[in-house]
Amino acid sequence: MVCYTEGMNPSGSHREVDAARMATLQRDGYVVIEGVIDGEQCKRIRGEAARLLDQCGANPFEGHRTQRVYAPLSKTRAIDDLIDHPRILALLSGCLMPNYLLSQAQIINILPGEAAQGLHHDDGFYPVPRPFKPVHAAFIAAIDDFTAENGATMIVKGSHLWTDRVPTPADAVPCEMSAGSVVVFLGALWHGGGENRSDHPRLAVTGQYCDPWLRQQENFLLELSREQARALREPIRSLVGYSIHPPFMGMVDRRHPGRLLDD
Ligand SMILES: O=C(O)CCC(=O)C(=O)O
Repeated sequence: MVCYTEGMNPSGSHREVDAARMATLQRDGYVVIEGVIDGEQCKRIRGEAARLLDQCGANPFEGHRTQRVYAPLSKTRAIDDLIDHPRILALLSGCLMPNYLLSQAQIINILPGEAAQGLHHDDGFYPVPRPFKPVHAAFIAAIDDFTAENGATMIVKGSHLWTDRVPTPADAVPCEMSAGSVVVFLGALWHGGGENRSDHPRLAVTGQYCDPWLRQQENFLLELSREQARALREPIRSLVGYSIHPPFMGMVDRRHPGRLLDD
């Protein structure tokens, strides 16, 4: 697997990659990092989620008993500490190309009674052969404890290396972790939201990232007003697309897109 251990992330400030975590990510396709955010940060996200979460999904993939906040970066600053968390970015810098981008962010609340989501891999819409060097990676942060009963993300260990095999639900195991922990996984890993058999919702935040030569799923530059983009800190501003993949991918009228925010 290609590994960019010397890679620059958009801020240029997180070159150190945790070798043990990176090895686990490459071997299993995922790695759990405990205690990435603390109880206060989880509480703040819960409060913002309560304000923003509304209707349930319109199809089985979104989940008929799952609420989602789309475009959360245009609605709250409460998840910023996850989107650019140094421990997450360190892993991303080790497997994606320098100047990688945020592809999508969501807050996901799986309500009691929700069925298991279909297993899928997030890079499925990029027409590259399987297996391929990672072009996409993601995190899911547990804002509530993730348990086998309440819909912990189901993960098929090692499936990022599969070619054309399709998993059955029996291949997947729940990624149980305590609130504040994060699972980072490669885009080729089969996974899905779990069935919620408990009587409590299961709240999560997810961020998906892609190589800088790929189209992002979310059109952040249209979602965020200039004012909102100006208010974003680095590296989030670069991650959403106010950045260049040299020599000139991302340019605006020959200039760096960040210059638009200076005008
Ligand atoms: O919420 C989860 O645990 C996983 C959700 C997911 O993979 C998705 O919606 O694409």
